[in-house]
Amino acid sequence: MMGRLPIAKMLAATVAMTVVISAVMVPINWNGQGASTAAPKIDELLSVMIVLSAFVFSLVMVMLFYALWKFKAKPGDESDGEPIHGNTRLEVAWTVIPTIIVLFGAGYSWSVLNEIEEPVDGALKVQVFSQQFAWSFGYPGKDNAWSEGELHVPLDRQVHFKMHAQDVIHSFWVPEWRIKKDNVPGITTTAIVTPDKLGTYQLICTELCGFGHAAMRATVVVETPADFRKWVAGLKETVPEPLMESVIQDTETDPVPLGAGGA
Ligand SMILES: [Cu+2]
Repeated sequence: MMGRLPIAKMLAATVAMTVVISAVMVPINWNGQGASTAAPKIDELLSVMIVLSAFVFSLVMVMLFYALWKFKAKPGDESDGEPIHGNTRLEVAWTVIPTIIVLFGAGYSWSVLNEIEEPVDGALKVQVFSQQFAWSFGYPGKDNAWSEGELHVPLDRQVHFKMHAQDVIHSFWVPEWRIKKDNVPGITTTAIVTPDKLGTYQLICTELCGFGHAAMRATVVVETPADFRKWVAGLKETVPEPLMESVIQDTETDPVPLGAGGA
């Protein structure tokens, strides 16, 4: 029979390895500059997930290398291993612990998504039209002003993007906003963002949608409300008929905010 596993030592090694990996990985600015109220929350979520992953990785590595070292066959030992039936306590532990970790991750992500997608009154509604391989935008008001390839939004005001794919699935992604949302033909999807930094960013299609996918980008300008109003007032074109048609025809499948009693 083998002796008691040095559980305390293995746990200490696991914690030490978790600390080292986290100390290296967490300070790295994985997502780049943030420019929306969601950014710090998403970045924090990522840091927590990195620590959790580092813990699981360390635990597996410590046990693996312990087993490799401790149970290595002696030279010339051709005998079979001991017939071991199992270990109920161990099996319960390796089921319960990962379950708790995964449930914690799910609950935490849920609450962050719920928080960043909480709609507020007075939000600006912008229609987003995606097609191979271009973006265009419709602004509210009696004229339905239309902008091709350039999205402007005011600073510090929540924007509800109502997305309408015209052909295949595209995906709306402004890295600085930390928001990524699929545009699906036939349905309306919604992204909720509150930009909180002035500047010029890029909207990137992040769903492989055909030959021109890599070039499917648009300029995003976050400006003061006054500049924004001026810009919209200066738009010459109105949303073309077929695009307007898709707004009417797409089913409203807005993901109702979690916890708002929808679904
Ligand atoms: Cu696309």
